[in-house]
Amino acid sequence: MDLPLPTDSTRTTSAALFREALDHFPGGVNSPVRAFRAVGGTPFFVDSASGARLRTVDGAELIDYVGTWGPAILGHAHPAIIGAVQAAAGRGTSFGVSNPLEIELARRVKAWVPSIQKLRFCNSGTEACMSALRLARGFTGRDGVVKFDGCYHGHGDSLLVKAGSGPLTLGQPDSAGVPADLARHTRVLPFNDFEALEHAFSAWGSELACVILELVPANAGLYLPRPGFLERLRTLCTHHGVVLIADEVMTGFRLARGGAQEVLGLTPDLSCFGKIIGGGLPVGAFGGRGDIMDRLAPLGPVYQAGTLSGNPLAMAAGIAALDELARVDAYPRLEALGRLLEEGMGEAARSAGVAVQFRRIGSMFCAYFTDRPVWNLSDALTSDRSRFARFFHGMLERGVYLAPSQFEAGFLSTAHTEEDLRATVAAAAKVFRVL
Ligand code: HOZ
Repeated sequence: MDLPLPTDSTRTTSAALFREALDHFPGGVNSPVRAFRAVGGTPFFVDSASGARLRTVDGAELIDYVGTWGPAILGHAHPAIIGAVQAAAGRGTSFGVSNPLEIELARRVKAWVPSIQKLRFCNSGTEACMSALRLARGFTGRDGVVKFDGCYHGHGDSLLVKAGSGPLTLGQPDSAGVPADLARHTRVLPFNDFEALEHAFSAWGSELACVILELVPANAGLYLPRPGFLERLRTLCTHHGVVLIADEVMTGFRLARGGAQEVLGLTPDLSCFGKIIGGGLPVGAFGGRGDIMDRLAPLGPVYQAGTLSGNPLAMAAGIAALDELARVDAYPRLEALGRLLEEGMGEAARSAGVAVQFRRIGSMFCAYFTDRPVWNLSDALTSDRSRFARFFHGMLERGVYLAPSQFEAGFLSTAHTEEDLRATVAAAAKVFRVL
C-alpha cells in the first residue's frame, strides 16, 4: 500500500524541498553529512526504498551503498522486518515498562557475541558509546580515555576529539561546545602505531579508565588493524586495569554474527552496538563483562536511563533482522559480493590508470584516491578529495549512490545482486576514465 506523503511533497523536487529545508533545519538537514558539503551539489530527498534501491522524489532509482549508514544489511523494507514492526506496533508503540521482546533480543545478542554477559539497550550508537564511557569511568574510578584519531564514536562530549565521520568530513574533528576541561581527559593516538600505544600506557596507564576504538575504523573511510595491534592493546589494557571498549556500532552483526571481535579474535571488556540490532529503527546497546555492567543503576552508582530504551518496535525489528541473517546464512554471501566488488573496482581503476586504494572487509568498503596504502588517518588524508567528489557525482549520475564523503564506508546488503555489482563496476569504469 502506498502511503500519502505530507502536503504537496509528492509533486515537488529535491531542489525545492532542500530550499525549504534550509528554513527549517540548520544546513537543511538533521545530520550534517546528509548536506553533501564535502562533495558539493544539492542533496536528494528519498521517496521510498526497497531492497538495494532508493527512489528519489525526482523519480531517480539508485543502487544504494549507504544502506542508511549500515542498518540495512538485508536491504530496505525487508518483509520480515516490516511484518515484525507492524505486528509489534499493533500491540503498542512504547510502554516505558519492560517487555518480553527485550529478553528475546538480548538472548540473541548474547548467543552471537560471547563477550556479552550482560547488556543494556538504549536508543543510538552515540548513547551506547557515551554510556559505556561513563560506566568505565565509574567502574575504574579514573577519568582518562584513549581514543584513536579518525575513529568516531558518536557525538558524546568526551569523544568529539579528533573524531572521524561528519566532524572530519566538515573539517571540525574537535567540536566547539566541548569544555576544554573535559576534552583534556581524552588522549588521542594514531591507529596502528605500536610505539605510540606503548608510550601512552607507560605514561598514563594508571590514569586511564578506558580505551575505546572501532576494531575496524570505518569513519575515516575504512582501514584495518595491523597484525598484532589489537592483541597488544588487549594485553596492555589487562595489565593496567583499563577497560577495553569495542565500538561495534558499524561492524556488529555485519562482519560476522559476532562482529569484528569474532573476525579479529579479540575479547573486549565492553562493546557498543547500534544500527543492525535495530533493523533500521533507532536503537543502541552496550554490554560486556558482568562485573562491570553491574555497576549500572539500579544495581550500582553509574546512572544511565531512557524513556524509549528497549522500545518494542526497535526490539521487534532487531529480532527479525538477526533471525533473517541467520536464516539466509548471510555472511558468506556478503563476503562473496564484497570480493566481487573489490575485484571489479580494482580492475576498473587499473584499466583507467587511476591510483585507487580499495579497502574492504566483508561487506564494508572504501575507495581512496591515493597511491599510498591506508593504515591510519594520516594515510587516509592523502586521498584526493576533489577527485572523490567528482567520482561521487559521476556515480550518482549513473544511478549509484555512495556515501557523500571520502570519510565514510560503503555497505553491501544481501539484497544487492551480482548484476547490481556489475552495473556499479561498469559505471565506475566510465567515471574513472574522466576523473
Ligand atoms: N554514524 C554514521 C556513520 N559514520 C553517520 C551518520 C550521520 O552522521 O548521519
